[in-house]
Amino acid sequence: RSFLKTASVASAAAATGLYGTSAHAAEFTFKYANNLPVSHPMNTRAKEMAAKIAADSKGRIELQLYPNNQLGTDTDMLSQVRAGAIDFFTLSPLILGTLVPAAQISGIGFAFKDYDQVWAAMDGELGVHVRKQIEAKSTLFAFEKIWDNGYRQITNSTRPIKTADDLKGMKLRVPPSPLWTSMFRAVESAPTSINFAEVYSALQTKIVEGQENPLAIISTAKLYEVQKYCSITNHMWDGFWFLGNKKSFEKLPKDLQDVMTRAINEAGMNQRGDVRKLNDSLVGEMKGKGLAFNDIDADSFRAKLRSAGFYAEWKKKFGDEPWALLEKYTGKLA
Ligand code: X2X
Repeated sequence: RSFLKTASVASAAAATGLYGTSAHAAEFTFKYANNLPVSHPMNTRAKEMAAKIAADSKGRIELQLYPNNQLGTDTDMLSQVRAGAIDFFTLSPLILGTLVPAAQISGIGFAFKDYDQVWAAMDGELGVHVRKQIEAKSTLFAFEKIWDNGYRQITNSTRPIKTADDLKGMKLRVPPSPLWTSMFRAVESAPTSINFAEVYSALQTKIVEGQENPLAIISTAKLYEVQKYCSITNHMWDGFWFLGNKKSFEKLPKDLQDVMTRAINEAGMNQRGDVRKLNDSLVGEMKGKGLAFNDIDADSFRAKLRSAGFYAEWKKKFGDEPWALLEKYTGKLA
């Protein structure tokens, strides 16, 4: 490829402000896919990020966005990014657990007491441990700054959940992940693995009674339209690793890898702020839409998980050292 040609294409694009459109052919075109609605901060920040990547690479990189399960369910997209048909993908550490079991450790129930603990762990040694496992055990790698999903809350169409016993026998959708199924079995509900792409219709047709997700998702995916109760359980924090296919990323020269790394991590930090603000403001808004909110007795949930052997089982699965890393940030769990 001729340097001159690249330079002239880039400057023409700069002059006309066409970065991020397909009006000219970029030298590197990548696909980034995710499972969330376009109005969720993940996608508003991704859009801004793609524009920054185009500008900072002088038009050499085009990042194409495929939000809202356009390319399939999380399970489909995970296969595609492993194979390189998608280049970048954001995925919950717990769903990634179907491929890299060690990644699920951040999803242990009632582990992180607040966001300070979350970011200290995920930007610190626990995150380093997980990212190493992802790189060692797959064709993927994760960028340093995990994006936020939030603390998860339980919604359903049947009854308010106030104590762990209220979950007995309740048919709940959980995302596809061994840890999720294990946790909701431990509290004696009846969990079914369903990809997010099918959650709204599963609730609408009453295949399941309820589901659990952070408020930003309950709101942007309009799950309040098909649910009556929302119990503020904060039963687990969840995030999204920003994953890349190693071979795709290695096509870039080092300077352009740095452009992408900077833009992705920066967008992730901004997205964290957006999600937190949203999750703090949405109770009032969704009350207005008819969703009934209640608080819970968190101790009854922790006690039930403990007596069901949930913490002991997963400590054994993850191993003593990773568990000690988790507890370094959360305090003693099991
Ligand atoms: O599938 C879900 O519930 C979601 C959107 O929260 C995740 O990506 C884990």
